[in-house]
This record gives sequence, C-alpha cells and structure tokens, in this order.
Amino acid sequence: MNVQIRQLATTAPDFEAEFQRVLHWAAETDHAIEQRVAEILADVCQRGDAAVLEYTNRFDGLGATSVAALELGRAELDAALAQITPAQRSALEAAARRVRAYHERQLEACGRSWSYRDEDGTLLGQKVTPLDRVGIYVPGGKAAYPSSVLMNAVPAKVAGVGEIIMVVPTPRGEKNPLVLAAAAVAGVDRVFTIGGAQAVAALAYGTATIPKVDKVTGPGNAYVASAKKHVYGTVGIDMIAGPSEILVLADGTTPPEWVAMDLFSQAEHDELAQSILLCPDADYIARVKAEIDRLLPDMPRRDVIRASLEGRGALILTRSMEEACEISNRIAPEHLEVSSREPGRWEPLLRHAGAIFLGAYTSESLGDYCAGPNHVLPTSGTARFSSPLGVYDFQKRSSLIEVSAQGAQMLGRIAAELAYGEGLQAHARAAEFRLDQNDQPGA
Ligand code: HSO
Ligand code: ZN
Repeated sequence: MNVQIRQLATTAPDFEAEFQRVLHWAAETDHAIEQRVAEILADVCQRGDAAVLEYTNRFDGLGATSVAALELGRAELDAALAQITPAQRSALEAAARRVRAYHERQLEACGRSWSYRDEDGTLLGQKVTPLDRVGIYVPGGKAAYPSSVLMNAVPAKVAGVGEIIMVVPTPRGEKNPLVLAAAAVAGVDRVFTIGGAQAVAALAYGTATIPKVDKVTGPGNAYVASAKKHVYGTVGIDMIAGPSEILVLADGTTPPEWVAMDLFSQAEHDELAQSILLCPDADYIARVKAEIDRLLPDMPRRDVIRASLEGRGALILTRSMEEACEISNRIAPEHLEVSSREPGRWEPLLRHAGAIFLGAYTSESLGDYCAGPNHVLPTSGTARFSSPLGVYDFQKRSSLIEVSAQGAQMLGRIAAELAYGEGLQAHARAAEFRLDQNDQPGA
C-alpha cells in the first residue's frame, strides 16, 4: 500500500510554504451548530429537567420518564466492575494507581497553601482549596475512552474535589461497561446517562435533579465543545481539545517499525489527527515510510489512519537534530517523542509540547493509558501557552493577607498616597484610620 504522505526537506526552496500547509489548521466555527447549541442551553436553563429529558429521549433514542431514572446507582457501577474481565479490571486498577501516584506528586509540588511573615509581622500567603463540585463529560459511542475517565476523575479526586458528577450519553441505551467500571475505580460520585449540549447545560445551570457544578471538564464532539465555550463564565471549563497530534523526533536509531506504529497510534484517533516525523537522516525516513506502507493494510482502523496521514501527516527531513528541535518548537505538538539514543541531549532544546516522551522505549501510547501523567493535553499549538490537565485545574487559590498594627503604619501611608492620587477618598481614609492616632491627619 502506498500511503501518500507529504514529504518535506528543510533545504528545499519551497520548504516554508509547504510547512505552512502542514501547520494550517482549519478551525472554522460551524454557525449552524452554534445556533442549535445556544437554543438547547437556553431551553435547559429555563425548563430544567423537562428539557434534559426531552433532548435525551430524542437524541439518544430512549424512553425515560424522568431525569432521576437516567442516574446510575452504585449497584450498576459495581455490576460493570463485575462484568469486565479480571484482566481488564486489574489493568484499570493498575493504571488508576499510577495516575493517582503521579498526581499526588503534583499536589505536593504545586498544590499546597503557603505563607510567610514580613519582619513587622504582616502575614502574606496563598490558600489553595479544591473545587466543591465538578462535572466530567465522557463521550459515548466510538470515542468512549475509559482511560479518559481516569485522566479526568483521578486528578479531581487527588485535588480533594467534594463531589464528582459524570455524564455519559448512552445512545439506544447501550452502556459501556469499561467506562462505568473506570468511573467506579476512579471514585466518581454520581453518574447520569445524558450527553450532548443538554448535559453540559444541566451541569452548568443545575436542574432539580442534576446538581450545578463549578467546572466542566472532558472531551466531546462539536456540540459539546460549543456548549462548553458558551457556559464558560457561568462555570469553569478545562480546555477545548482538538484532534490528537504526535510528533516524532528521530535520530535514526529506533527500529523504524516502532516509529511507524507510533505515528499510526495518534492517526487512528481521527481523520483530522496529525502525525509528523522529523529526522536528519533521509535513509531512515525512507525506512519509516516503507514500514508505514507495509504495516498499514493490517490495521483495523487503516481507513482513518490513511486519511489522517494523507491529509495532515508529514515526514520532514532536517539538516540536523538541532534544526529538528527548532521546528518541533514551532509546531508545539500535543505529544512529542524524542526517539533517540541520547534524549537527554535534545530535551533541553524542546520548549513547547504537551508531553515529551524520552527515548525509544517510551511509546506515546504508554502515556495515553498508564505511565502516570495526564493524557488530556494542549493541542493545535496551544502548548505554547498551556499545560496538561492536572490537580491545579481542580483547585483555586485565594490570597491571604493579615497586616499587623506595625505593618499598617507603613502600608497605610503608601496606600493613602496612591488612593488620593486616584481620587478615591474612602480608600485613603480607610488606610489612614489604622495609622497611629498622632499620625492621623487633623489629630
Ligand atoms: N491520545 C489521546 C488519548 C487517548 N488515547 C485515549 C487512547 N485513549 C489524546 O491525548
Ligand atoms: Zn491516544
């Protein structure tokens, strides 16, 4: 099979133009979807449960008589745990343990309150508190990933979130036992079998049955993404994830079939997923290309992989590994594999990526499931300014200030001066009231 994947060389005169085509990414907003979502949100906001029930019955082909009937109890989650194979259960539990251990480290490293005292006794600090309640959206159908349930729920749990509400659509009543088992393993508190914009609305506004949450996280289709954008501000959201991406930076020492399969692993997610190889060795690129052509026919998802590779993929020949690192920084990929014998040499040059996988043995897929770090990562170049989903997304910070009587003397004078400059008398007087009597104007 000859896969028509783009091949570029940085030495070619038209490289920049070709590279821009690789980077180009149609982020159109579909106005029909936006419109429909706005209507659904307004309707759920006004009519609550009645609207949620109608949309769910209509879109998912159900005949439920109440929203309460769409909630799954503990018994049903336990049944799902019993229904999956013992091997599946122990894999889920092992993955959850590793993801939990990683996020516990994250909590220790950057999720704790801190404070200090000035010499005059004034205390300053930052108090970290978990969100009270979060909603996790889990897609139904072909993109129902139990691993994503863990990646959203475990950091929330580690952060100390009070209550985790999961929503998952069940078209025609079909429940995914692995997804429900993952919810049980991760410690999700309540599960409602609702989806789409109506589920996001229910979580954001609350209904008689579905509690209003403080933040909605999790992936979803175009309707869900649009609904999350709309409710942002009423509640927090995590990020709007685009199609998966992988960039492999190879020095030519990894078996080429490993690299070909790693490129497939993200391509198989979506026709719009992006897989890119950067390498300074033309011969090695040709060997990876030969493996792509050889391995693809046996892949069950070959049609998706082929569409992704031919539509958005690229094999890029660079002058050097250093130049490959520079190009990788320009792409700022979601997943970056440094498939090299000396990953430690290149890692310091890499600044923008959602997750960096070092060395030939670190396949991206291990990170998707069980290495420990989160697999919810910034896509579409947003790794330039944002980070993986983490414990910090389920926490917020409050500043703490306790000014001593002595501190108020010094701070009061500074504040009053600036407040008069801004024409704000009450601010100035509030600060001056705390100055020692004989320091007060007119005393
Ligand atoms: N690579 C996907 C996550 C995932 N992969 C789930 C397999 N299951 C986005 O980072
Ligand atoms: Zn994946």
